[in-house]
Amino acid sequence: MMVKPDGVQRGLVGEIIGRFERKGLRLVGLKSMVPSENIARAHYDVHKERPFFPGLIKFITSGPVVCMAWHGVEAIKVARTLIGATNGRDATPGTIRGDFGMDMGYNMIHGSDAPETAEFELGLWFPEGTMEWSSDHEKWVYES
Ligand code: D4T
Repeated sequence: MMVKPDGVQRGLVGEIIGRFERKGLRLVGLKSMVPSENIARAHYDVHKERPFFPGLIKFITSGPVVCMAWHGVEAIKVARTLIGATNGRDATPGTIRGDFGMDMGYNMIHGSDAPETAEFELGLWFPEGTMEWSSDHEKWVYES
């Protein structure tokens, strides 16, 4: 997942990380950077023919983002539920975009949408790999 430049500018990094932590996901990677045009283009390659692509690349490279890798059972599905619909105006209250967003482009956070895209995006943003660690409190997050 990635907090986009609007989320960083609005001071929502702690709020967003806190939501994933409190849900029970385990943080296995965290870094901040101003994305290069190359990494932004690679990340959004699937949208390269779309009319909004140039604006999207300009936005994502405009300032710091916070890249996160989270681990958990069905983590992708769980994270996308917490994130909410792409356009904040359509997103359900209680979701990140539903609580803080009013826009389609400025939607504060990106979440991988499938295991294959997660694998690709982890390789792109965390080429050094992610952390292996176990959380003591997870025995109270999952019954078995
Ligand atoms: P990301 O990929 O950023 O987590 O968002 P979503 O998975 O919810 O949405 P997406 O891939 O369809 O769109 C990627 C990114 O492009 C912006 N966007 C999208 C935009 O500016 N105009 C548009 O019409 C669409 C469809 C918002 C998110």
